[in-house]
Amino acid sequence: MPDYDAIIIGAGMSGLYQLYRLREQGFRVRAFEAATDVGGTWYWNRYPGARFDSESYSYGYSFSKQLLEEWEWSEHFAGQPETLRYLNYVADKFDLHRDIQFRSRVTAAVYDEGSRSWTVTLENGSRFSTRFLITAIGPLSTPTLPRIEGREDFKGASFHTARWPKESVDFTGKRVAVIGTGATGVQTIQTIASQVGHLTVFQRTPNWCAPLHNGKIDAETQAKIKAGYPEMFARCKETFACFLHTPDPRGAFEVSDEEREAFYEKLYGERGFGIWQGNFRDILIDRKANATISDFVARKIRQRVKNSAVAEKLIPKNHGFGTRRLPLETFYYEVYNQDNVELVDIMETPIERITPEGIRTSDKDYEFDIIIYATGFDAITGSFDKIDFRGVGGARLKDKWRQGPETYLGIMVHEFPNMLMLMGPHTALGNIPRSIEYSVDWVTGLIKFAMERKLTRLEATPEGVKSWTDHVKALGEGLLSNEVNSWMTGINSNVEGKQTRIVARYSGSAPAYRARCDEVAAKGYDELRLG
Ligand code: NA7
Repeated sequence: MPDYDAIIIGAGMSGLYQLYRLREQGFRVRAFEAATDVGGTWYWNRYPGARFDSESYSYGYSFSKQLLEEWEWSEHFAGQPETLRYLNYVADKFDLHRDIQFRSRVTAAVYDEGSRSWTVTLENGSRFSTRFLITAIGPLSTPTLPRIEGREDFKGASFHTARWPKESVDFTGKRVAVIGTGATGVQTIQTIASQVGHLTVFQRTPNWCAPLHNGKIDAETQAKIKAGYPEMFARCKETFACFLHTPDPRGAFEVSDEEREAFYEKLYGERGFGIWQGNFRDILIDRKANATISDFVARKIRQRVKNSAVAEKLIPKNHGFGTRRLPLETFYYEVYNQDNVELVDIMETPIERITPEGIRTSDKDYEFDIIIYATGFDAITGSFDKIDFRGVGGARLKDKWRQGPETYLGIMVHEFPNMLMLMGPHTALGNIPRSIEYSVDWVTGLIKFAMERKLTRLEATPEGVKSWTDHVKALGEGLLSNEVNSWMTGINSNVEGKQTRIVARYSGSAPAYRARCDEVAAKGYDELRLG
């Protein structure tokens, strides 16, 4: 008999909820977590200005009425410290810490056909066996540093945003460089610009950004939010990607030019992802429709940035609005009006190396006290690649996915029996806790089904995997985002072998995803090989 019924890798948002649900069923469960405490993304990403881009109240867990009543978000989009406090509150409330082993990075997981169990190896060499192995390792949890010569030589302090120190960093009077202008870079830049002596931003690809419009939640709004939770979560269940916002049924050219402009103006003035997720239904599939919103946002950037040459550098020219993950900002563009801020376009003047004093581009030597790498993650499959997963007959997951992931419902993999993935490739992501709650409940249902019937082996069939993988690929066809390099298409210039676009994400609607998974469960999981 294996040591555990289930081992969960990771104690972030998915791992915590999965632990809660399985323990509730009376199963023997253990979670292993590399960090010193719970929180996952919100544990690691302590960089200045880290915060939600989805409304806090739509992001928290919905499974416990009591928790919803007790917890009060202070802002529409809470900052990282508050979110981490929230996750600790959840872990304490449901007494989760006792079944989580911290400082325990999983390095390998090997399936044994004889015992129909997995053996998980930790960095310190200790091993534990389990019937079911659940990966809760997050789609954005393996940070990557640029492959720039001389990185180790820099004499000042340097940090990757996702490995930010716990103690605060003093920027007063410091010469600071930020490399990277994705969602993380944008939040960092707009936050530290007022603290630093001088800030130099090294931008490779500009991103389209839109205002966050954050604000404190007053008592009256707080009461409304709490009273409205059931309706709000019901809405999130119906929307395309589980956000409060969902595409407008109209096409961009089904309205007059004036109406379109007024609609964009309204969206630009509203909180959150509305301008991305609640825009005309065709802006992310039709180039001409997309050009209308791209032109609108470009005009906004030109209005907000005083120096027209700088404004032009900040306007993306090679991809349309919303075709990469949209960073939401708070006076980001105005930062470039400050005298102490400089934007360096490294497509024009590439970085040649990091020097002991700073950064050398093709035309200049810059000196810095601090270099911040906001250079992103080896996304979606990156965290899987870091663990040596071995399935039937020693098959390596990394080899199997060399040309891109192949999954069944984004949850299972052929030849990897009893392994269940939360928020892995090919699953619906969107407003992620909403997807997490669904997937955890589905996985819990499957394990319960197996335990009740004394089934010890659950495996996706090759046909099931092919059919789901083909479906996910077909869903991605015609999406402008799939024609663009980004973490969403599996591109990472800093990781060998990740220069070719893949379909790593499920891009259909979340309700359709859930309907398909529900159907599988309702039919007694008969699409799986059960034994
Ligand atoms: P992103 O969105 O992947 O952004 C990384 C940024 O770093 C992006 O601007 C990259 O430019 C830049 N980058 C990466 N490597 C280099 C090198 N070698 N040289 C120069 N610039 C580089 O990561 P984030 O952390 O901002 O956000 C990830 C997600 O987390 C976000 O979408 C949210 O969902 C939360 P590039 O665009 O590749 O030219």
